[in-house]
Amino acid sequence: MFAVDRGRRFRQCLPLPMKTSVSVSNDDVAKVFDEIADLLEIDDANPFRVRAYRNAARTIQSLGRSLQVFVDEGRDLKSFPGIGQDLAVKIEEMLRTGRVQALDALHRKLPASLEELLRIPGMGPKRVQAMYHQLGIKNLSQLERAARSGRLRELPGFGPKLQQQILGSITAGKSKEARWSRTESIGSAGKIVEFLRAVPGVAEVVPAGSYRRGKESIGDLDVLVTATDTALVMRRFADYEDVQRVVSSGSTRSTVILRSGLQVDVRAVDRESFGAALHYFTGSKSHNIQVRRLGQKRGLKINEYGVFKGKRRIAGKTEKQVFAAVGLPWVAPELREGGGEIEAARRRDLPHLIERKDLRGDLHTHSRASDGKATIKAMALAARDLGLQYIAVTDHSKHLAVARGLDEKRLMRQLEEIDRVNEAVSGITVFKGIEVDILEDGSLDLSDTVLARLDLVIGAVHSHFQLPRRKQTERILRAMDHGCFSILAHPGGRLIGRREGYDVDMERVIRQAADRGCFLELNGQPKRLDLTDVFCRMARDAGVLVCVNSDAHSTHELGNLDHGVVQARRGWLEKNDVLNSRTTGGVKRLLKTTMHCA
Ligand code: DGT
Ligand code: CA
Ligand code: CA
Repeated sequence: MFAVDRGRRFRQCLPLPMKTSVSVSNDDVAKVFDEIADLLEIDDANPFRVRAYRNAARTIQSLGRSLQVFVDEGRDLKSFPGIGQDLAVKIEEMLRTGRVQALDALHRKLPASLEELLRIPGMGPKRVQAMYHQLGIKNLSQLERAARSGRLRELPGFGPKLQQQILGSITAGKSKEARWSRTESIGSAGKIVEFLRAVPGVAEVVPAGSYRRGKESIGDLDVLVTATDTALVMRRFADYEDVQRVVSSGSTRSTVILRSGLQVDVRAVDRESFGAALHYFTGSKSHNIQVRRLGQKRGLKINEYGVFKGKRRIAGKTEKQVFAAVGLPWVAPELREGGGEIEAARRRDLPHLIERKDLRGDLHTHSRASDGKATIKAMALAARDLGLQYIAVTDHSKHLAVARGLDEKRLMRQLEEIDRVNEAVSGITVFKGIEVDILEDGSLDLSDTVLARLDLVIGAVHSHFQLPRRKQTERILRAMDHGCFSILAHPGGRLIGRREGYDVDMERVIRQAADRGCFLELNGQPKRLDLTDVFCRMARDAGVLVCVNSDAHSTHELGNLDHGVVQARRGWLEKNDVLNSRTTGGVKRLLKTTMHCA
């Protein structure tokens, strides 16, 4: 799916409107670096240079605070992992001027239309590079023609299947509107809230819509404000520094497009209507319709201004009041998709959704031994700082050579290192794990004797994504049948905006997990968020415990747990449905039941 429109990132690098002061977020810098990496790759640049930009982008995205603040404090940017002299200078250039000349130069060198090719799922910079240099394909219509005529197959690695897939995506993409990744919008939302809070007379500022419901992608951002002078709010907002274009602006609502391309709707209501408006603009539409219908049965009219009996407003100041008016308890926004939450609320059977503080550990992290950035000890200390009681080190296995996956010998050495860390560090337990590749035939990439020495085994598909459904499903089921198999990593295999998941019968996988007593991961990486909300709920119904993991490749990325929890809540998960809400002892016992291959 085109869920997240990668192409959009390019637009934000067009010359910025002249502003007296440029405000550049970490995301802006990361996007520019990612874009440079993409374009360098298309331009056939040195792979190390490409990698350096990508690594820097990940580091920047995962910083807890804004780069500008670090610079203002005089912090040396080179102290961050993956940021050398050259990139530090570029970051400063970007913070100062809002742009990077190196990117402008690439824009001048390469046709702009190449960027739309990158948006097609399955089409990374490498493939665009091959098409461009070998077949001279520069834009979508040329690509479509080449795919239809079979010319694409002249390129190595472009089989008939890929050709079909490309055609399918081009056709589907034409009719689909682009959406934004929620996690990428968190920064923008936070900044807007802060800006609006500072306007005189403003009381509440809350992002509503799909953003508040925690959807992984949003069409636009809806922000609700209560204020004494709503017209002032709208006037000020039109001058907000990130605004590129004002689409419409009135005294109680305005719509703007930010420089990033994200659309923002701001609405202002008076305090008496706040709850009703918050409920209305949080949606979803289908949820709202059901609530309104319940109201109608009681002779009530419900809209964004309140709950009315005839002309009299009987509720509306808080959301709780609105729900109470139709005989319901408050329903968490993540559940408001019209998928049974109203019925559950009527039965007083709503789930007590998991919260971030319920997570006691993280069972999927990487260290420097494979493709992580930090030592095991640094990861353990950072996790302890976050209040976690345990983490598992689960580096890649040897089949994943690009990530310097561990062979048996290196893994055995790592186990000794983990023993030493556990000796040296108190207050946190480090479990011994591996993210082992599930090979094409469903066998695991490491020998049983070594796997048996571990506390847990996470199995992951990192290859052969194109297997037909039956084969892919059998492959995964077979892996789960292995005597040492604890958790299936990122079960669907999608990379949001880049690659659809592989074709697999997830219901079978969930049943298998129930039968085998193993677990499914909800991977919290923003680009994965996998299991999806729908499958979380299915896993819960099947009695399968879900493990919300960060898959952190650096200490900062332990923060991915936050994203995982939002998705888990959308999947109706309670604390007890989540493996890593258990105590260290409890989780250890449960993991042990999955490990009997020796
Ligand atoms: P999005 O932006 O596509 O990710 O999804 P939403 O849910 O944020 O939708 P949006 O931005 O069009 O509208 C925000 C909320 O406003 C929506 O969730 C429910 C409410 N809303 C908008 N239009 C209507 C409508 O025609 N009827 C009802 N009942 N509610 C509406
Ligand atoms: Ca919206
Ligand atoms: Ca909207």
